[in-house]
Amino acid sequence: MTKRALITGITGQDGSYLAELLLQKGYEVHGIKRRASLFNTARIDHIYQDPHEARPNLKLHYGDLTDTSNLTRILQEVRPDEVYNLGAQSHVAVSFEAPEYTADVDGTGTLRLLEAIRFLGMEKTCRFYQASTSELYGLVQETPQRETTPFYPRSPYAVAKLYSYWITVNYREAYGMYACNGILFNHESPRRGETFVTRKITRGLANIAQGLESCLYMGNIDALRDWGHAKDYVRMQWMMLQQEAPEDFVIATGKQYSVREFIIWSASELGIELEFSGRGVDEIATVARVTSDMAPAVKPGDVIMRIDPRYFRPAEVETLLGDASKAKAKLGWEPEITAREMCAEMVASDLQTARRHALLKEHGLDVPVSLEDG
Ligand code: NDP
Ligand code: GDR
Repeated sequence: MTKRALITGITGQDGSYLAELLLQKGYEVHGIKRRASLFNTARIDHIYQDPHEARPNLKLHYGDLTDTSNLTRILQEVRPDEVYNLGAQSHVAVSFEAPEYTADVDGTGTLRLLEAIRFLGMEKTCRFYQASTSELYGLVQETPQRETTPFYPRSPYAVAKLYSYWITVNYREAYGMYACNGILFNHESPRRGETFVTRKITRGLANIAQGLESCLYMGNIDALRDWGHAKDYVRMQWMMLQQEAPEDFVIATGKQYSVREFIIWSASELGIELEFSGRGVDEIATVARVTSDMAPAVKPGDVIMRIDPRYFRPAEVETLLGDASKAKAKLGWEPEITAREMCAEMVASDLQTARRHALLKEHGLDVPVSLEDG
């Protein structure tokens, strides 16, 4: 029997990698996409199949986590064996600007899905994965963070995700549902949204290298994160739903780096050596040496990073470091891609795009570089 999966957030970073993985495993994959005024399926266009084909294995449904009747109808129509709830307003800084919307989508949205599964009598047949987050640890109470570490959320995003974490546990305990939380630490890839810090850095520096931008404006570059690769992490999302009994797992690499280090790595991938000087909001990064032809627009003495306090958050999560021993022991999961390798892949991908844009510009076909703010 072909297994059927429903993915909310299929157009996002994780949704796209998970859809690829499930298709490879022979699943029939259904995804919920939001109606937007422009196409928003760039991350899954390469696996999308013409809906006019006889039996496409990937089907998209219009929907939204804020719309109960829509979610119920899709679940009733698809009757999935597995639901992966990846949909969310996932930007921590944005959640301070849109806290109520974030609570609705990231908190109540999870309840809507769980309740629809129960209402349709699917609570014993449909397995449920909740995209929980290391942001739950916020102001950390223990290092490294593991499944038993107390939570202390520090943003409307994290508080909404805290609700989702507990409502998932509650439906498991109250109704015997196979429902689990993956407590995932930051994971990135070339498909990462442009306003998350890693992609902002790799894209920004690639643009600077090609003369499309002049300076990267950053927030708290002392923040420490445990960065993994999204491909490694979606593998674990699937594994969590294949066990005999549902359990929650921390997924992390166990290694921690600062945002500043990520800037240094990314610049070095482009053959740019940086010198940091100044403190606090006056800190800058100046080009010390250029050792390759990948950055023709950059020369020694250029200031290519400054601090802009607008990117500071009202409450910051300064440090996160995960302990994934439980996942390793019980599921045999290990991350395969290091943060440094991931950084190299992201820079290479953004450099390719920047080169294309620079070439078009050289020939008078100016491509506006959207200066994403975040
Ligand atoms: P993305 O921001 O890349 O993707 C989020 C997805 O959710 C997109 O498909 C988006 O649609 C969709 N979405 C947003 N709002 C709604 C809504 N109202 N109704 C339905 N769908 C909606 O996130 P990631 O792929 O990086 O993350 C996946 C999940 O994992 C998220 O829940 C995130 O909070 C969580 N998480 C992520 C981590 C990470 O480091 N990446 C770590 C821990 C948890 P659209 O494309 O239209 O915007
Ligand atoms: P995070 O990711 O908040 O950890 O949430 P993000 O990449 O946005 O920030 C990481 C750290 O970098 C600092 N930072 C900046 N961040 C952004 N976006 N822009 C900047 O200019 C900048 N300068 C410094 C931040 O302050 C922060 O400390 C991500 C999301 O994917 C969540 O959905 C997910 O739950 C968590 O990871 C785990």
